[in-house]
Amino acid sequence: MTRPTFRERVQEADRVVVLTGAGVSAESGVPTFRGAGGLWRRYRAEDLATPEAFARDPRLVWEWYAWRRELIAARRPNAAHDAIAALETHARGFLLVTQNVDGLHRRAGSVRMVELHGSLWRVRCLAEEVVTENLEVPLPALPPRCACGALLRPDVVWFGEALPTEAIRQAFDAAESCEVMLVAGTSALVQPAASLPMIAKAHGAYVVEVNLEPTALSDLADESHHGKAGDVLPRLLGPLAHPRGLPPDL
Ligand code: BJW
Repeated sequence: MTRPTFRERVQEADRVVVLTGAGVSAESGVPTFRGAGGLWRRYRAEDLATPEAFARDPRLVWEWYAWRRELIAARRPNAAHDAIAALETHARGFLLVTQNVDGLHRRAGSVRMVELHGSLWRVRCLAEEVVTENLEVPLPALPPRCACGALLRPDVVWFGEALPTEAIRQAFDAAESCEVMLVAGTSALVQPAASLPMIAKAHGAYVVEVNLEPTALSDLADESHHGKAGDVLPRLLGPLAHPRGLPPDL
């Protein structure tokens, strides 16, 4: 008996989960964190992506985030974002779990998604804890302040901080109950996101990885496809990489 293909597994599954990382946005021109050209090659994470760094120098941290917001605002979702948004329209139960804070999945049309590490496009008041959307580019003053006078911070998850409770609950529930998990463009080094494929596998899911290179996850995955997500995902998903109802040549 022949084994079902990945596409057949997705079509037959009641629950599909996609986990993405910075590599999915690389072809949009957004730098990844690790590896050649990665942000952590140029900047130290502990100077920019920790609560201690923000407490020490909020202006420096905000300059880095303001630069990234400007860079991302000028970029577009790529074929990988589009393929994942299209896959959602075919799957019965679906959840996109992204570690990315750039908002490109949403701009590509993904709806059923959780942003595990927050969003660059939201700010949080340090005094009131109120979170608001903020799409201003460039920001008029750094560091930005709330109407109450307190500092605003980016609504992202820095090292040592807990992930948003509801997002992580949904992600763990989905990992435990999915039949297929597609993992794309993540080094699978940062916890707790990196545990999700292991949890899925332990609960019997078929795990497929797409990455430029082998990762910490490759030995565990049922299939590892090496190449650019924007090339591999449309090929792997075939007709599922096109929104339901639209012919593939549109
Ligand atoms: C392509 C491609 C193309 C390129 N196509 N592929 C041991 C065990 C458990 C935890 C820890 C531990 N030691 C330390 C920790 C804690 C820490 C952690 O995991 N550290 C590790 C580095 C060791 N984790 C935390 O601190 C987390 N919080 C936590 O644990 O809280 C506990 C707690 C509980 C209760 C109360 C209080 C606390 C928080 C982690 C937050 C991560 N934040 C960041 C920054 C977000 C904001 C911002 O963007 O500024 O999130 S760090 C950064 O890494 C960012 C990313 O989302 C995250 C993951 O990176 P990702 O997406 O995998 O990117 P890369 O660059 O690593 O990989 C890109 C991949 O793409 C590569 O593999 C390329 O090959 C590939 N690629 N182009 C396909 N075209």
